[in-house]
Amino acid sequence: MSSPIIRVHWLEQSRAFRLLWLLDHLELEYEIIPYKRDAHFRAPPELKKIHPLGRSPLLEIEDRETGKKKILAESGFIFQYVLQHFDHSHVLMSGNSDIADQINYYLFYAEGSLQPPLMIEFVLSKVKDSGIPFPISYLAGKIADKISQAYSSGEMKNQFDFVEGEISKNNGYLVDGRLSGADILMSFPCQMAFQRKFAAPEDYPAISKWLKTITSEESYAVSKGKARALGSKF
Ligand SMILES: N[C@@H](CCC(=O)N[C@@H](CS)C(=O)NCC(=O)O)C(=O)O
Repeated sequence: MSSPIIRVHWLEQSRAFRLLWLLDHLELEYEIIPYKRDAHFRAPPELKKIHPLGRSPLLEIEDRETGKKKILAESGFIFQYVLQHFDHSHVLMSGNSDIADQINYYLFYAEGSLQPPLMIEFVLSKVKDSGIPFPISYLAGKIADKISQAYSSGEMKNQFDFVEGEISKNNGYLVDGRLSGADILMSFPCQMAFQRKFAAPEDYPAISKWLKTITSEESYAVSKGKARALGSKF
């Protein structure tokens, strides 16, 4: 049976980059269908024609013989699918079921637990940065700070302390002392937290070192090159 056509519906400057990296690391051939963000940094309406939620990444799998297409959404699910169907030699998965369970755990954890407090911090930072006039801006800033203190900044610390501990225990990677799909998926929220200053790299030496190690993979440079060629700034 011939291998299917793989297409990535890729939104510039987004978490969809991880999917390029996953596919490049597995040396799979694929096409990129690029989408530009609008003036409000949102996805364009064309993405809704591919999947009703209009979010990226989306993975399209087309059977070369029948032409039948399948659209997959949700980064963690897409990663699980790609690892199950295309990583037969366990480059980024493991043949050991206990280790595979740990890798799969992070495919759910990244979007399910780590991303939500990050998203709240992001929204709160937008409230403070919204350009509304004084004194409303002052009051809005105070409310944003209160919500952050009461929930998201503490929860960010809780999550980052956990990730720091896991990387320290596992010889510099999330699972089993080597690169896996878990590291690639988890890279985005960790990079974003540092870039947006929701966490400080000096407080998390293991995460900082891990990010340097994994982003020095050849496959990372290959995917970055493709993203930049399509106009993405990161
Ligand atoms: N949990 C989803 C989130 C997808 C998502 O929100 N993607 C963002 C890109 S970072 C997006 O498409 N944003 C466009 C928008 O909000 O309009 C996943 O992991 O795939």
